[in-house]
Amino acid sequence: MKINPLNKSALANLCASVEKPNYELSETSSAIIHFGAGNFHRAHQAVYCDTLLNKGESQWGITGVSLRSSTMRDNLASQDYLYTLAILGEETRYRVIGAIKNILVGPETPQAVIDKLAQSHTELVTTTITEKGYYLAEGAIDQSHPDIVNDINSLAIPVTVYGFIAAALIKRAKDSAAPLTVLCCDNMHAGGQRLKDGVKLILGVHSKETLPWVEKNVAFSSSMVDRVTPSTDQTLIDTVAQDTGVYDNAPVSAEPFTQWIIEDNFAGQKPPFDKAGALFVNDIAPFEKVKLRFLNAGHTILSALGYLAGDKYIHEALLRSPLAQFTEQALKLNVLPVTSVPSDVNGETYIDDVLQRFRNSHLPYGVLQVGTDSSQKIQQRLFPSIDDALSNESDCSYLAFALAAWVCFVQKASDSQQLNDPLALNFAQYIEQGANNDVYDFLNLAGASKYSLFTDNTFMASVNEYYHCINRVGAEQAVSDFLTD
Ligand code: CS2
Repeated sequence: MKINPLNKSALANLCASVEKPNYELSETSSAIIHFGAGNFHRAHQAVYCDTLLNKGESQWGITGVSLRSSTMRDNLASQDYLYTLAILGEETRYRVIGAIKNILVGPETPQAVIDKLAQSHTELVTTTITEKGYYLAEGAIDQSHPDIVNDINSLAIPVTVYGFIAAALIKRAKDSAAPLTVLCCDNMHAGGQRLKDGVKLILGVHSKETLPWVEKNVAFSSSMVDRVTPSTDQTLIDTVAQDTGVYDNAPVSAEPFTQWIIEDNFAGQKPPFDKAGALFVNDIAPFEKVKLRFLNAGHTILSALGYLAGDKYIHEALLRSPLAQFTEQALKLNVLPVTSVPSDVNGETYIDDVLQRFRNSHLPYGVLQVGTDSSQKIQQRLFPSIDDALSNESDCSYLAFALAAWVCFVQKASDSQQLNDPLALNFAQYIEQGANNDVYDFLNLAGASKYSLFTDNTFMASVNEYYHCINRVGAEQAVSDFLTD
């Protein structure tokens, strides 16, 4: 049987069980510009927008921006930017999403990105550019990074999200354009503030006179985003084609669970995301904290231990009972006592639910996907809880063990050429110089020196001890020994 490629005209060929846009694609517009139109965005925010479009809110389509590669644009352009979301749980559901109207590639057409951002019709700018897209070094913007240096020197061809937004705001201010909201949708504490700092830094160099307009007309907000979304492989592509009757070269899979909690801080028009299941709150910080310290930290711990134990996927690591027990106890015994949770959230239940979601074997999620950029991730997922525990004199032995496991992960992944991290070269150099026995260097590179854990000799000595123990007896045995001690 010949399978047609997915595009507007193939919508009619989809199997009846596949949900599809109930709106005319040509009748929607994009008041949202999104930086980082990757899988997470396509399985999360774009789905909320698609729901709004289905409800007749026709302006909340999306223009995506890729800051680096053209791959997603190339894949989606040939299919009218339509793609299939495969929701994989006890049962499988398919939904074709039509919310993305176009994707611009920054390095190819920088001026088109700036112009689109500057249009008065643009109400909202959102980001999923991952931790490294914020160029943070020890919590502040790394002004020595070549990309930041580029945007400080000239805004003719910006490379960073800060540069693009700053260039557009200069234009918006000159044209007295409508107010704008910039909303962070990354796993990032106070992401809105970080975006504001970066944009102001660049404006301070190129156009100080724009700053007062920005202060009055631009809101920088944060949100807590949640949906486990693996990277796409050929198996998914083939399964989707078989099940839907149409060939999509860029489907995306995700778990059934989805959550989006948004800081209610908008300048100008606020998209009614609540009509699509999102929640607006005044104080976003406790929600960010819970997500980063429990869900994301749990992922990072399982990714390091699972990788060391030889697992490919997170759900496989959880089949090893010492690893499952260790992760649950690390979160319940070390993180929970020092983390205040929102009043309507029960910490223990949240942790149980998260671990249950991670057990979803219908949605294989790679330990190396979580291990990507781990040097950036641990700065938000582990260090703050450890510092809080140390200052409260509360137990953080599990987290010390988790840091030791992370160092072992970095070494093993680096040796196996599987380390995908902005600091991969630096780590490889350390390892080559024979610094293998020193957890200090690895943690220092990952920005630990900004935290008090780094100068707590007892804590660091225990990290070192666990590190040697893991190297001596292997990760799973070391975890078992830890749990029985
Ligand atoms: C994960 C997250 O890959 C990772 O580092 O911890 O992407 C996680 O799956 C999402 O934040 C879930 O919402």
